[in-house]
Amino acid sequence: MKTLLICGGVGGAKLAKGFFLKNHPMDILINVGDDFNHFGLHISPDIDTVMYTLADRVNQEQGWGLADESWTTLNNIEFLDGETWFQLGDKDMATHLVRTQLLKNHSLTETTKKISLSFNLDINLFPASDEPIETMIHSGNSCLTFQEYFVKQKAEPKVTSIAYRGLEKASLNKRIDLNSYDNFVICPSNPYLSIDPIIKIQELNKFLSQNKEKVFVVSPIVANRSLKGPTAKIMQSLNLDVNVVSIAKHYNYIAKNIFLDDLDKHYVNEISSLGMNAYVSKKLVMRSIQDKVSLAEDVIRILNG
Ligand code: FO1
Repeated sequence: MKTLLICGGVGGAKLAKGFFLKNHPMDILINVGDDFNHFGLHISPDIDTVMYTLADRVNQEQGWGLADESWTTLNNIEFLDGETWFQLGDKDMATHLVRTQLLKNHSLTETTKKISLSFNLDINLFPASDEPIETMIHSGNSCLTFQEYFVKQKAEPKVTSIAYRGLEKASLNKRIDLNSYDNFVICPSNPYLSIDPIIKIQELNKFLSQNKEKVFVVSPIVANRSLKGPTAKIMQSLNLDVNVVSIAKHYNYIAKNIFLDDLDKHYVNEISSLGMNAYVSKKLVMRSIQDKVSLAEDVIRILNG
């Protein structure tokens, strides 16, 4: 039994950690829509968030970046009146320096493999694509890159639409053989910002829509609120009802199964009427390691039939 986890940043990384601790056979396909160039460095926030989380090195409060970080370089950038809106810690910066250098002669997939082995991770962390896919946020007349919207402007602009620059030309990570997986789990990451730039890659989109019964969504919305980040706010901006039913409708064309929180069990009938199997889990909110493991156990139980 092998699973492909489809994963964004913080929320996805937490479920991936649960699967990892359960030793569930899997590869992880990670969003690259947040990637950007900063000070000439190639930053891959979601890849790093998953990698640091699995390696027990993540800053637990933030959910991104490294624990026990120091900020000497950032403080000196500030002294030089440089850009400090994107907080790069000294240790984290080493990851971006090495990645940027490796990328001169290697693909992002090869680069990620090499860096993750340094973190003692013998697991495939696959970038969704080796070609760029950039999540672009339209807010009225302005068009922002993901990090400009999310970090620089603190997710405050009203989102009017979202585009994925490069998506039509990008191919799915070449190392992925879709037929080799028994099932696909869509992690509780932001559907619009983090998951769509992966599942809308043509080859994957076609495969999932033809194999819906193998696809399991874990809802990023619990009790009409986001598990993390601006998912609920974006849903409001896009005039969607903020509840797990909207999440089910969003994924209905590619997924037959969805996990929802016990607090949302009153939505089961409405979701079933969409033709989806709704599985109720005790707790989708993952604060502790035990939360991550028990949600992974709930999902794995259903995957195993
Ligand atoms: N998120 C922030 O909200 N503020 C930051 O300054 C910030 C810096 C940062 C540095 C490296 C890295 O790998 C991630 C970082 N993130 C930061 C998270 C990043 O913006 C992610 O794209 C989001 O967490 C969404 O997944």
